[in-house]
Amino acid sequence: MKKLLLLLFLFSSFEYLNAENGYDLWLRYKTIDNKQLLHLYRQQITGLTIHGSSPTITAAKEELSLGLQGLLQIKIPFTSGTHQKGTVLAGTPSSSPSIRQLGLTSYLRQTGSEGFIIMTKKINGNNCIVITANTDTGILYGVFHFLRLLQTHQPVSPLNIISFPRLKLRLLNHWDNLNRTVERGYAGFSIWNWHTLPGYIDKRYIDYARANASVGINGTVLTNVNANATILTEPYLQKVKALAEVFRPYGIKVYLTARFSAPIELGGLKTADPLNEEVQQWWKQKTKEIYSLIPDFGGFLVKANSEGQPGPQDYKRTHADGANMLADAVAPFNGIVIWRAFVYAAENPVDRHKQAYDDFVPLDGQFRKNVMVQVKNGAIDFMPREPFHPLFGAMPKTPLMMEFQVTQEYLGQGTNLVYLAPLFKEVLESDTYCKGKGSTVAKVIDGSLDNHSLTGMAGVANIGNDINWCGHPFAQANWYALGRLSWDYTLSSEQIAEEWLRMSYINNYSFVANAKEIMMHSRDIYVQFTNPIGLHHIMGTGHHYGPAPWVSNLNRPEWNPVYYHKADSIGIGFNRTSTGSNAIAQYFPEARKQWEDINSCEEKNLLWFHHVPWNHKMKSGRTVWEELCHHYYTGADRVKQMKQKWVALKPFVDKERYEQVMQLLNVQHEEAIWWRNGCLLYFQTFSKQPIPAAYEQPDKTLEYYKSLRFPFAPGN
Ligand code: BDP
Repeated sequence: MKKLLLLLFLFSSFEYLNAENGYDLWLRYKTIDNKQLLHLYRQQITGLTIHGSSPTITAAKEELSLGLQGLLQIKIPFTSGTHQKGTVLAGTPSSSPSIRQLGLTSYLRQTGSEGFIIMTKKINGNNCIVITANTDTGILYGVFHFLRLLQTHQPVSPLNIISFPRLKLRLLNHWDNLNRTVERGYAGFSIWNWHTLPGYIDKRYIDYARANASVGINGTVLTNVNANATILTEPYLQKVKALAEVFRPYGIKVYLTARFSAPIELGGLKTADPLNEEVQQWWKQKTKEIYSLIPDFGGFLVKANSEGQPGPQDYKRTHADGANMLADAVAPFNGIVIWRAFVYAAENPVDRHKQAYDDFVPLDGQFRKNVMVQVKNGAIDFMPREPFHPLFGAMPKTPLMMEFQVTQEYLGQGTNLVYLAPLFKEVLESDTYCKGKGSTVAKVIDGSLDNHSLTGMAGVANIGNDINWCGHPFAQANWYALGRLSWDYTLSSEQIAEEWLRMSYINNYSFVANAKEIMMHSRDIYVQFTNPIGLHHIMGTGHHYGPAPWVSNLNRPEWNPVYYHKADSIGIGFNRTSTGSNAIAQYFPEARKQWEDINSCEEKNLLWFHHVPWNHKMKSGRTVWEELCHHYYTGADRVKQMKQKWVALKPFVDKERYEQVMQLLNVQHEEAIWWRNGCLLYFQTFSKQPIPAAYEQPDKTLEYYKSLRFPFAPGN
């Protein structure tokens, strides 16, 4: 007996210590650890009735049983027809007679084709939980929402939830290459194993689809924007078809990137000129072939005439000519073309900031109805902090799609804990003033300002074949946040962080509050020790890892960090006002007011818009030089505080993830010091002022920092 008890004890403590590898993401479905609540839920959820017979309904059923069995640790029977107290009844009015009788039509009019309703309703005198929608996909979303309520310990009675997406297309953009490397990927290789497709369906593909559906993501672009035409060949299209079939039940469509020169590379044509008839025919044929294999294919994403990619300008045609040609090819099949606005021309520009706007604004009104222009959140690139892109609000006749970067290319890559929802929200809530006060970026992209029905948001994925999908355990939160915000951008960063923490870790109040605090400050901290007060694009060459503000020898001026910070003996920063590049004129007058005047400019963007003398006084009373020192030092110190906060959370976190995060925070701290010292020692060569003596002085030289090389840094 004693032996048995000992074994039991060992087993249970092993269970406790048995670390989590992160594979389950936020869909862990661990038993509700609050006994009272568990008891209550078990009373409130007693049976399941799901109507309908599609693969989507099967997926919903499987998720419900998996989720409830995990969370409640009892098998809840599927019943048909009998609605005892506590039945979860799911179905559409057409699949379920019981739901039809409930008279929810007026609510369902609001939910569209993807939204859902979860309501407590009396059926035969018994309180039941009704999950309904106009489509089976809506039911699936409703099921995930219902499970989330339990996962986050919310009441499930009475319920009165109506939820529908604010944006139509909610996409991940994978920058995955066919050889499985991932451009700007920090979580291993691509999850698409092209070689073993279509015959072998990795379980990961299904779990990927579940995770996306759970946050409302309804489309995935499988391939890199720096496209390879091979994906459009028949054998590869068979592989794409296999993935599309896995994703379809989960409401996810596949999209591909189209290499503009494919008619030459694959079709043997002499040109890819979009006005050439043979070229148009080639794309029409190709598109037909794709739709014959994948009837619900979403469409093409195109990067053209940017960073060496081919495009219509190679033939003296416009972006609209290029986009429209493809749009005509996909139109008969209800496909769309997503044309990227991330362009900068090969000739040396005055200011890279101005190029997308200059190229695209004149084309407003010239695109076909099934074209969206996908705009990065800011005009330069996915910088840690960037004013919103001036294209938002400037193309009223064209539906603009938001492009965020979920993978942390410029935000600490694989080693830094940076929660991105505050960055996403900052952009979405920025006021463009395009139609007067309150014309936020969010309202531009949700179509409400200009009556567009084609709307969307995309995130460059941070997913790879690492066991935990995203590399850094906290990077999962950024995938989660992208999905949640694309469904409902009014959710707060805090709410999203809290949901994610409760589902991915535990519901303990103290843990959630403290971990959330770490997350909520993390992006600000990152900005502070890398790119304070409006600095940008001062990272290492090629791999973009670490600081390299000194780089000045790259072929094109706008590839060099010195182009962006413009430090000299007088001061630092890029003058984008009317006395400089005048990029600021691309913003509406009310919007640019906050930045125009060097003395009243929002300080977080000061060096973005102004070249500021070293002794310019900041609001703090410090000079710009002292302010830079203050931010770099404070930022690095705050990483130390993050570490301390994480240590205090040790009792709440499983061993494996605790250790992973701890080690990574140590790396992050070293990197913060590297950024701080490297940048300050370099800028000091211009300011000619000391780092205030109160700060611990750098223990290495500028030459040392300049000499660092990272030949095999990932993602490059
Ligand atoms: C840049 C990335 C590069 C991408 C490019 C893009 O460094 O790898 O190809 O964006 O968005 O930020 O096309």
